[in-house]
This record gives sequence, structure tokens and C-alpha cells, in this order.
Amino acid sequence: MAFELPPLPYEPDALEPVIDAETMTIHHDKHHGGYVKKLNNALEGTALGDRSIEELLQGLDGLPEELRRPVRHFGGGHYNHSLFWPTLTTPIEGGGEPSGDLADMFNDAFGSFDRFRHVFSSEAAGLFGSGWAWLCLEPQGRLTVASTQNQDPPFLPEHAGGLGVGQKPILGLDVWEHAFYLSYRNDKASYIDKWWHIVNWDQAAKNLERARSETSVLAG
Ligand code: MN3
Repeated sequence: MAFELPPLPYEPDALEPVIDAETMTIHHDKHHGGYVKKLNNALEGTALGDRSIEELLQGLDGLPEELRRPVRHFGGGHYNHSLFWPTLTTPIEGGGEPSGDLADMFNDAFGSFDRFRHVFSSEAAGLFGSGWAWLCLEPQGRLTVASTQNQDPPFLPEHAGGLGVGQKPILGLDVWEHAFYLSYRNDKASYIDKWWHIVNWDQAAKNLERARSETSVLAG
């Protein structure tokens, strides 16, 4: 079974004016599509095709040497973007503040939702080069903010660029230039600022539930 590019869960223009339709189309079809294609090419002819994307990435150390780099880069890209698309929604539906468990957990871990937002935005803005900012559920059950370089997902082993295999991502923000450059040019801070208006907190709450109860945060 080869990996497949999941369709966008909305029309490419659904996130306007925060993210323009052309950016979404190129980002999804060409960038994410390219990662899936290259991942499948790398795995072709191996006996690894029945592993989930998380299993492949968490088991990076046990893979044949020549597969580690493509699985990390393209498999990481596939995982991160599969998580990313559903956490975005229209500016009418999205944004605001979460309620329920997430709200309580933000208060516990950061003092307040506003404080969390500040910490997350600073982490994303401070990332040098290409990468992702993350909200993760730690193995101890607390929320934490971190970032990774390139397409490293947060649950890669630490020595491989991740935060440790027990980390489960709830929310990720793509801060590669391809995610914002057409509309925002070099103004990464504005992209991050506007992104808060399209965060799908219902999806984040679902991801939290999955992170607590299942191995995979990705919908089946
Ligand atoms: Mn991207």
C-alpha cells in the first residue's frame, strides 16, 4: 500500500484572505504531493510499505541507512502536512479561543491562553530557516510549545531533530516560506499573526483526544 495525498478538507480559497488560494493549491498539490511521491519512490521494493507513517518516523534508527534521509524528509513532510490542513478553517469558523479541556490545559501550562499565544508566536517567529512550530502533548500529560527544523515532526528521537518519541502534536504551524511568501513576502510575523484567525480549535480538541487515547493523531 502506497501513501496517498489526502484531499484538502475545504476549497483552496476557503482560508482567504489569510492564506490565498494559489498558495494553498501549490502548497498542497505540489509540495505535499511531492513529499508523498518521493516517499513512495523511496519505499518501493522494500518490505516497509505496511508500516504507518508514525511507525516509520519513530523507527528511523532501525531503517536501512539509505532510507533514513528520505523517510525523515519526505515522510516527515507527509505527516506534518496531513496534520496541518485539518487544523485550518475559514476566518468565519476559525480563531477565537478554545473551550473545555484545552482551555484548562493552556491555563495550567502557560497561565492563560493569551500567554500561550505569545509563547507560540515567538517560537514560530524565532525559528531560523525552514521548520515548524508545535503545540504538543508531553508524555507527562502537559502541553508544551517547541519547534523543529525542516520537516522533522516533533516525535522524532531527539538526536534526529525531534523532541522525543513520546511527544504528540496537537497543532503545528508551517513556517516554511512556501506557506506564506506569495501573500506576505518576507513578513513572516504578519503570517503568524493572521494564522490565529483560521485555527480550527475543534480539530485541535479532537487531536488532543486522539493524542490521549491512541497511537496516531492523524484521522484514519
Ligand atoms: Mn509546507
